Amino acid sequence: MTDVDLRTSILRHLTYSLGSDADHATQHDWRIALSLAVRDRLIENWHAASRATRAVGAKRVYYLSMEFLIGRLLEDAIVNLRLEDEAQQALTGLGLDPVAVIQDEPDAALGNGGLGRLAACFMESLSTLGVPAFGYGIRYEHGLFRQSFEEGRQIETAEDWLTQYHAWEFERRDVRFKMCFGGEVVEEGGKPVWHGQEAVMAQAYDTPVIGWRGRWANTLRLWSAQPLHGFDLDRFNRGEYAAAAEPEALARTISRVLYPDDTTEQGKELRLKQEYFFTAASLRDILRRFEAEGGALTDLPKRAAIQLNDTHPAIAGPELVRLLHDEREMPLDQAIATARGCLSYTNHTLMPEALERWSEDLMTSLLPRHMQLIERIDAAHAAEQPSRSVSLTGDGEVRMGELAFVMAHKVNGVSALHTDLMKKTVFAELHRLHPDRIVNETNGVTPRRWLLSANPRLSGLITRTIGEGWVDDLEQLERLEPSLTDPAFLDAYAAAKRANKADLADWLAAEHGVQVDPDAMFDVQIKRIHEYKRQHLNILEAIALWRDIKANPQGNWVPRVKIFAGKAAPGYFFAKEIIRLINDVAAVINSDPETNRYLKVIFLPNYNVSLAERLIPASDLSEQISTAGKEASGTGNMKFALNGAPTIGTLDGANVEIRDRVGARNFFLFGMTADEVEARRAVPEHAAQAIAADPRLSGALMEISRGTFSRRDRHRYRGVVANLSGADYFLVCSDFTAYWDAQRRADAAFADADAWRRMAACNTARSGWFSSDRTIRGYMADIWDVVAVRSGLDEAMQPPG
Ligand code: CR1
Repeated sequence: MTDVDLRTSILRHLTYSLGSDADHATQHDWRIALSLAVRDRLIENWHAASRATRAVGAKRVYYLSMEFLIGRLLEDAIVNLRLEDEAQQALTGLGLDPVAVIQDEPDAALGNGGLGRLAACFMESLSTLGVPAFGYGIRYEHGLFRQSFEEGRQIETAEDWLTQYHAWEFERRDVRFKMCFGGEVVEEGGKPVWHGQEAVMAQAYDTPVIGWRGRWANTLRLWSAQPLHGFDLDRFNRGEYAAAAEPEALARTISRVLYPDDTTEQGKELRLKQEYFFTAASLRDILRRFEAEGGALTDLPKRAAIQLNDTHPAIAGPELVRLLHDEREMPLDQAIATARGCLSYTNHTLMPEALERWSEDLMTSLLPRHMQLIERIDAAHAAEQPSRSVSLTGDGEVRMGELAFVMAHKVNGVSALHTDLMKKTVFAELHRLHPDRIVNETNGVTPRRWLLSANPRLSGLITRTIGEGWVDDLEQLERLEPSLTDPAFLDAYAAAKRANKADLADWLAAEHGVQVDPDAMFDVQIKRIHEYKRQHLNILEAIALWRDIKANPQGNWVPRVKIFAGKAAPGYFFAKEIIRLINDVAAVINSDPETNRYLKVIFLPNYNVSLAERLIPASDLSEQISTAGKEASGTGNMKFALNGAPTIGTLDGANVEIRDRVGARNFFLFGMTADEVEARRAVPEHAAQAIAADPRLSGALMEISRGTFSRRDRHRYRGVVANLSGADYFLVCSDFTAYWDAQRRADAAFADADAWRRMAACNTARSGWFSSDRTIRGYMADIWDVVAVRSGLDEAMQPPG
């Protein structure tokens, strides 16, 4: 199918794959036909990649993750296969609008936020670098919920991406495993044997992930839960329709929904089942492949690097030990050592509520053999420690972070600060026992999606200035350095940003009915809504600014548009209050004729990857204002910097490294450091003190208290105000004054258009280190001990297209 031009291929797929007629085809039909035509162009290289891997017996990376926030796939494939021009011509030639066709694709929202998006960037980089890899996860029927607002409040509805034909996946009917839960462990022939009580099938679905220039493609293998047995016809014939359908419904529950929460455990039993389901299916698949290729089991670590993305797949430790020891008769100590040789673990948060703990009772009833093995692993580990201070269980719970740590040969944090804090806080004892185990791998983002494809104006300018090499090697952006003093380059840079902002302004008017001035500063905070991320600090500043403008409407104000987007976990009441408050404040401020030339506040619903791609290239200021010590890394912060939006931020997560690279002058730093935060929290009445010391802060809080933003319901935000003026755990009040001052520094800088565009361009030129290619190279060298296979084999592979 790759022997014909794209237009012919689209028309053939429209006719023969969809059975549709060009005269009646809908946008959806055209989009699927285009997707299939593009997909044809990558299949041969996908197969060649796995042949090349097998031919050299290469070690593979297996990335186990509950989440892969991949977003739309069509544009990624078009860009990486370099089919932009051909696709554009084919579509316009067929009388279609290329943008509309591409945007017809629903986002695959198989993740909550940073952790899931990181996994997606990693998959793309692994393919770009030609590293043999599989991503393993769950094929959720419903991705992250869809968010809308009703009177400012978040409303959640089911996301249903799979109700549309999904052109990118292949069902592998030959790759199915039976997964068991519950039951008991009995002695048989002197060996413990687990007899599960409940069973479901894990069915594999594969999606190719194509790298830059289409030279290599890896596989994202997602598991779907299916019933073991077909439909119960007997019961159906007896008229028991619901009962006949029950086993199927129950089995499917496991892959039904993505838990809409990235920091707290919930839906306990089902969640643990999901974790075991996909982890165990993946391990079985890995062992099947290893055994088919031949080799001594103790050599497994030479062929398989298994990365645990957070603790969600931490059951991989005991499960791999079980597969090696119980099912393949490897001695226990050797099984533990072999498993550890394969496994490594990435920690993504220090928030105590997010470090998973499962009750021993639940673990025993759902996974009885694993509970026994966890105790054996714990005992083996205790024997190594003189003081026996670390235990995998305690208070009736199994500690999954500790389990993942003990079963991994390397454990990594996701930014320098975060890794340092891991060593000093949550894993202090384990770090003391295993001082070489913790390493840092600062996060990164794929430049193909987040610059080349999301921001064609800026990437075109970069390519015209320094050539195209930056797409493979983002650190080449440094070569823009001499242009940072070239007025012609800076003009073009500013023009690209201005055009992106004008596009966004048009879209905001058309889709959301809000008018904004493209020359105002676009100040953007987009991420999950969480107290530690402090969207409420941002909105308090907006209220204070509004009051200042009203007090002096003739002042020399720098016009601002504050844009928010993000979802709150449905059960996280306070986060939902923050959303409502922002919407309520927006309603009042935006309709104030005295101030709305200077200040607008917009909360865009249903934040997802595609909305991020639209907003980031059009942003001026990046809000990264978490309480220091709480944001493990951040990756949005990197996308903004790369696209020329300087950061206003605290010394938290990867902000620290961004500031080091872009330069202190090109970053609006404010707030307490992680150490100062701890000290400040110990000061009694810290919030009350901060409020008393800053009339702007007390004024903003008073404005909320007196019901300005909740006219019919004066006490609506009593809880928010009480929280902020009381415990204020995330130190919003104590950082307010510094934040206000930093915002005014940003205003002054923005008012000097020449200085601002230079600052923006510096951010782009100096952010090359934040490529996920660099991060993956770090994992390859420090953790996985794998090499790329691409080199030398390119010739044997099909040229793209
Ligand atoms: C962190 O909060 C980090 C991503 C990816 C998130 C964020 O700071 O950039 O992981 N953690 O490493 C998370 O989702 C469950 O924890």
